[in-house]
Amino acid sequence: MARLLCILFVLATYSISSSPTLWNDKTIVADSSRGSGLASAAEVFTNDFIIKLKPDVEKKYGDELARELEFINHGQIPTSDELYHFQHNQVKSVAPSPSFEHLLRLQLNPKVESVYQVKGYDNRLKRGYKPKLLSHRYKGMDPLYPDQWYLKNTGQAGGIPGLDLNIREAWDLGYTGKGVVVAIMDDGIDYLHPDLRDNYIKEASYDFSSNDPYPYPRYTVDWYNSHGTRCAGEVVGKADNGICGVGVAYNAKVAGIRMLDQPYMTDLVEAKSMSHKPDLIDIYSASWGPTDDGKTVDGPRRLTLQAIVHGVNKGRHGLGSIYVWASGDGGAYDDCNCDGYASSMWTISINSAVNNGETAIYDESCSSTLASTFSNSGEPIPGAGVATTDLYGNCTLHHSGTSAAAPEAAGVYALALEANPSLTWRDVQHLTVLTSTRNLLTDALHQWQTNGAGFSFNHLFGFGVLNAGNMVKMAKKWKTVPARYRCEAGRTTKQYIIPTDEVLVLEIETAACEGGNNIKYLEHVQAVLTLDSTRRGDVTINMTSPMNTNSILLRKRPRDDDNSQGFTRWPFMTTHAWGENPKGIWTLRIAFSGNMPQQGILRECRLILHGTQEAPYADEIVSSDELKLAAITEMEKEEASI
Ligand SMILES: *[C@@H]1O[C@H](CO)[C@@H](O)[C@H](O)[C@H]1NC(C)=O
Ligand SMILES: *[C@@H]1O[C@H](CO)[C@@H](O)[C@H](O)[C@H]1NC(C)=O
Ligand SMILES: [Ca+2]
Ligand SMILES: [Ca+2]
Repeated sequence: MARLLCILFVLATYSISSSPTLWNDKTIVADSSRGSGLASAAEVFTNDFIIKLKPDVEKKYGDELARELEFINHGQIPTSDELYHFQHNQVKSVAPSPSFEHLLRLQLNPKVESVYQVKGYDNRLKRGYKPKLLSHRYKGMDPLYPDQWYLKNTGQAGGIPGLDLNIREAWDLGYTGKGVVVAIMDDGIDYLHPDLRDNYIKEASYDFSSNDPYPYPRYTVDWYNSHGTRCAGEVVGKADNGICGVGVAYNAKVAGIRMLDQPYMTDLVEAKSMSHKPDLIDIYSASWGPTDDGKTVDGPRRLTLQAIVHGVNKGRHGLGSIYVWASGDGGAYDDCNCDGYASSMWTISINSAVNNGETAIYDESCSSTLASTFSNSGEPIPGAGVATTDLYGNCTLHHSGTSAAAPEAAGVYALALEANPSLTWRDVQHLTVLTSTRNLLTDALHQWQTNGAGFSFNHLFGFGVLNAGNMVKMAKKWKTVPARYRCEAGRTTKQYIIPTDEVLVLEIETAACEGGNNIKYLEHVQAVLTLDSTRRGDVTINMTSPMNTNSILLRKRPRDDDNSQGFTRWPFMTTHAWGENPKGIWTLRIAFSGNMPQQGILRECRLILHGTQEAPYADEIVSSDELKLAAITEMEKEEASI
């Protein structure tokens, strides 16, 4: 079909050069519609070539020539006895640029007079037939769409153009979240809202706050319970209906899981929420966590941990539930590694950047954050908040915090899962590391660094801001990563004094379980520590990998004056050594950072590595750009061999 169209196109606009066989733009051009008056959108080149043989060359030479140069000869073009249609299987059937290698191979043959590579175009549609993939192209008919700068940043509200999630590219490729279910675990959803009701899936919804199937938000005068409704609109707000804005994955389904609105949180409510309908729900989005007061150290309890582990192992029919977590709003006073939900390996913790690429006032930093999306700055800048749905059919321009960042990520992952429904929970994390970009994100305190595998990371933003276009393209061709192993690389229960004025340095040399659960390519690394101190908030902990990547496991928390609880087998997690080879010496540095002299004891330390034995993308990991390239090339190779 495609080929036929191309030939017709060639015939319609054909004008072959009669100039001699030279390597110049007259002979080696992909067929051009110059002067033909045809509108040409983005250029697309096919794997079809039109060959004109020299006048004195015998007709039967076409086959011989094709064999010699490894093309397929589809024979003469009906209306001409000197033009041949050649095809090459190693040339992509759709490519943005011509294949000069193949053009040259043909052109250099002495019997060939000239060569054209056939262009494709898409302005021929079956009448009355709508292509499935592009059944709807977003038209921008939602009144708040112009305010949704995080979808497409053109400089609204003083932002920097281009600082966005590159959503339009994913939509234009046809991905809008179809077939994917995202659950909002929150204070309920206004599922009667005209911008949400069509995408609401009641079969996957539940109210665990009051144990009934109707997770409708409880009314309060101040609309306190608007949080879940706002998050839902960011993911699935309906497109082009003239109401509010549009969701990142506007054709996905949203489930309401009401679980934040009862007098006390319980392990049971959390566990039931996070394991609700795990074969129906693909992505669970959570914009909550332990109190962000800068002095809490808390995380999932027993049943909830079991629920999460069950989710990643058994959810989505074994591919693994995707848990997306807001990294927290505790600002510079807090550290999200003290939040056991955000810092879990099984959740994807998402921070936020402002529309000019800077850190928001409320952003917490920690080494477990995987990536970022966008939200408000924390200052009252009109238009710089997140536009979405609000209670009782209303809309708002003021959704905020990392609460607004996590649902954007859930939406992007819904697009990725539509592009490739067989992605596992780990594939989604790998894709995040590979396709997030630094863009123009800057944090005043923490510089961007490059790890030993070549990935750029930042202590506050993780591996950068999500890029939906890049992610769906890579997801489409993704091959599931190799098996994951767990290796306890070192353990000590010896007691070490944390000195008042010096740094406790602990070196752990590891062969990374060579001969057993050997890990050569890291994913998550955990330092599980038990320590006591006279002031927990003054304890700071760093860990350096054998490839010399420094992760800050714990920063100073000036408000945390605990002197009794300390940390008990607390898993400090870092994503910063992703892709590195863990064999060698790991260095743990623990010190006090306050103004008053303090004392402490490290009682137990375990270093746990998680990752693969086989290379997840390519054999050689060199630099991040090369790595990203290697991943793409590997996939292209595969595509070529199909
Ligand atoms: C919300 O919507 C209701 C119904 O349309 C309307 O009466 C009310 O004024 C709106 N409230 C706000 C705060 O926009
Ligand atoms: C941890 O690393 C940070 C950033 O490099 C540095 O400022 C700090 O002094 C380090 N702390 C320790 C205890 O090594
Ligand atoms: Ca809408
Ligand atoms: Ca926090």
